[in-house]
Amino acid sequence: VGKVITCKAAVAWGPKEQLKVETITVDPPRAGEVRMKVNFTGVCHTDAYTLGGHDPEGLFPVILGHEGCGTVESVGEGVDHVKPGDVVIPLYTAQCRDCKFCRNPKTNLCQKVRATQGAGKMPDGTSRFKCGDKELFHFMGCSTFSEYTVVAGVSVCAVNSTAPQDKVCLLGCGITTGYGAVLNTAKVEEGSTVAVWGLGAVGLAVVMGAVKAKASRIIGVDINPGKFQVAKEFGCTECVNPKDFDKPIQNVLVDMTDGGLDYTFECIGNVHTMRAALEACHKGWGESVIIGVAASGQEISTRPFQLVTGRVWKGTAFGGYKSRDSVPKLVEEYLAGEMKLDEFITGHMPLDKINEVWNPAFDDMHAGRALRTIIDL
Ligand code: NAD
Ligand code: DAO
Ligand code: ZN
Ligand code: ZN
Repeated sequence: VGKVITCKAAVAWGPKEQLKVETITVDPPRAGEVRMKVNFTGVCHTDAYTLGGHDPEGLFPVILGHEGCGTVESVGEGVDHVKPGDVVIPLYTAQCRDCKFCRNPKTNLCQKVRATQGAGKMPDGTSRFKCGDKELFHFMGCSTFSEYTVVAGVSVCAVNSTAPQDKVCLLGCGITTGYGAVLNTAKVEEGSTVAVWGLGAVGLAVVMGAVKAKASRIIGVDINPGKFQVAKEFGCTECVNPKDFDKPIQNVLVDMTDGGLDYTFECIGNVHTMRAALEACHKGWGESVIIGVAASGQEISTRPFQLVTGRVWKGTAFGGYKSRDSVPKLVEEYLAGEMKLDEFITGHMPLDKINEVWNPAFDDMHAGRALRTIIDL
């Protein structure tokens, strides 16, 4: 405790620039904080979105990454729920157990560190990262593209120490999000019909949740038919490509399902597919859940009669899971063989090759089937 650590990190110096692996310094954790060695991290859409300059609130220079796993190096004063050596997952959705959101069982959106996290800072308003004498911003309270990071105590949980860290890191974002959207947000019942827009990692996690909920039909919707094979392995009973039809896909699905789906999930982040997913729901009871994050400034629309006649439009973040309560349980579920993670991993990369993950040629190498690449730190 108390020493500044010098290590490697992938720094995003500015929007649309390649990440640069730099030697940085990581200050010790202050009160209520945890410093951890990051051992593995996934790469999610939001990292690319922010690096691409599409997030108008994106701050630079920054250390991106929010789908990680590692071990606690040291803890600041007052932290007693994790200790050095614990295997931990950083959580971009905190859980303080004290704010009005944490005390409300209807939401997982703890607001305790929301403002400073959004400003790229630790809860006391300062940064723990420097490259030379230049201060770096934190990202989503996690910054896992670094060998060492500091996170708020309310934003980290210990998990089973025998868990393979190169797999369970994925529970820090995409997989948990899709799975929880089905089980917590929609609460899909046995025998229900489900359709999923977007068969990336998040959409396939929805499929996994729908299988768990014993849905009777699970229809995958994607414009890349290269995704259909893996989607069927995950449990899709059918897959459709909107490009194969000359009428809107919602009409196709309503015809296929005797009036519409019981539940639909949008896992793309496109406002047009969000509308299609809502309108493919069954009159009277169908529910559509928005998971995809649309570009800043975008707006959704439909005819209000769609809602008047009983369809329900919802959204969800981090699968509705209260993070510190839930992620350790999901790790146990994976260890018990009740949840897939390995099947989502389509590549590994060392930190100094991280830019390759965003190179279109890398996805081509997987015939457009790349799901998640794990960075080994
Ligand atoms: P991904 O890029 O791996 O998958 C997206 C899929 O959508 C691809 O298979 C692509 O072919 C398909 N697609 C694209 N345009 C389409 C269209 N018009 N019609 C049909 N299919 C289309 O992405 P991912 O990592 O699975 O993430 C999906 C979305 O979920 C992103 O928007 C991401 O930001 C969001 N997300 C939300 C949360 C949350 O908490 N709400 C958490 C994580 C990710
Ligand atoms: O306003 O309380 C809040 C924070 C909302 C965070 C929502 C995260 C949505 C998903 C992020 C994209 C995937 C990493
Ligand atoms: Zn993510
Ligand atoms: Zn809280």
